[in-house]
Amino acid sequence: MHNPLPGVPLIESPLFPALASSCGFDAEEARIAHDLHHKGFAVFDFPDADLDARISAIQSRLGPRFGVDFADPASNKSGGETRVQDAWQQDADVRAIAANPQVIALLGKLYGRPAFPFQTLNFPVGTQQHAHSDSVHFSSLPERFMCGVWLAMEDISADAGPLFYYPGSHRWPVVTNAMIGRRGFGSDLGSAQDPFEPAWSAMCQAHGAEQEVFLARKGQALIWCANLLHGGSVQHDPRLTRWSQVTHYYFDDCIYYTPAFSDEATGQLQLRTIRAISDGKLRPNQYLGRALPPQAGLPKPTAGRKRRRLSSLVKQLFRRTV
Ligand SMILES: O=C(O)CCC(=O)C(=O)O
Ligand SMILES: [Fe+2]
Repeated sequence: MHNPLPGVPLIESPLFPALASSCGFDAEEARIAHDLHHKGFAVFDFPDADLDARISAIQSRLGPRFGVDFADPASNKSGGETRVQDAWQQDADVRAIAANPQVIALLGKLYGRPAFPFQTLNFPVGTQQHAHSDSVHFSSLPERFMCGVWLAMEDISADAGPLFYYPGSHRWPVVTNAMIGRRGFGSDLGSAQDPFEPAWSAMCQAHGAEQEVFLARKGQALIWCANLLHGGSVQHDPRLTRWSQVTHYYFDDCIYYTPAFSDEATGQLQLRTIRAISDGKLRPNQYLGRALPPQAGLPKPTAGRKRRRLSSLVKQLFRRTV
């Protein structure tokens, strides 16, 4: 297959309709690819024969960390901690879900380059999070080589604050600091997505976009594209749980960075140090096959000197490759 746009994920490519037939997809892969291209998300059954046992083990190990009484059906489940980030570091079952080889292989085929998981989030209840694109939290250069896989660890009811999304919103431009007129590099924010929310809401309104919710069955999973607007619906019944795991994936040969704290136009990028959950190895920031000078251990750019050093490294890279 000749692809003249290798710097665009296959399923996001404007050439997808022409390329899809030569990707070697089986019928199920072709359906998933089609859904991702057109809607920005795709639902599939999570391919793990041990999934039920893993889910029970995760619930019993992580449960006590949330500070709520899961045993009592009448208790309020939404009053405690609502997430554990990167439980994969201690929990072999969280890690096994994140590093599921079939999912990794599927994502590699859909995106046209090897995928690897880099972050997990485990939720016992709904997040009730504003609609957002994950692209402000973690993105890549070239853009859109990132996706989330959301796994239902129980049947999810409408009153439990299900995941929602705006089908088709992945096709909109990735909203950057430049677009909303703010400088990101070195800025301080309680939540990285706050400054972007008015723009996302306005785009939804302008397009008359309609929210869809995912009333998932236990064991169903949903892939979302990097720029799909999604969030957590209001939890109408505080007694309900909404156990789920989100794994975020990146793809090889990219620069990995946090756009909310970056200004791409001036080459000031808040780079990320990324470790693949699947093999525990660092994935260096690289661009078109060439690694950036090592960034490991670099603290957040509070001091001007560090900021200058980082931006000069990024400028060097761009001088060589663009
Ligand atoms: O599960 C949810 O409600 C949303 C989670 C989410 O936005 C994320 O993990 O990126
Ligand atoms: Fe998200």
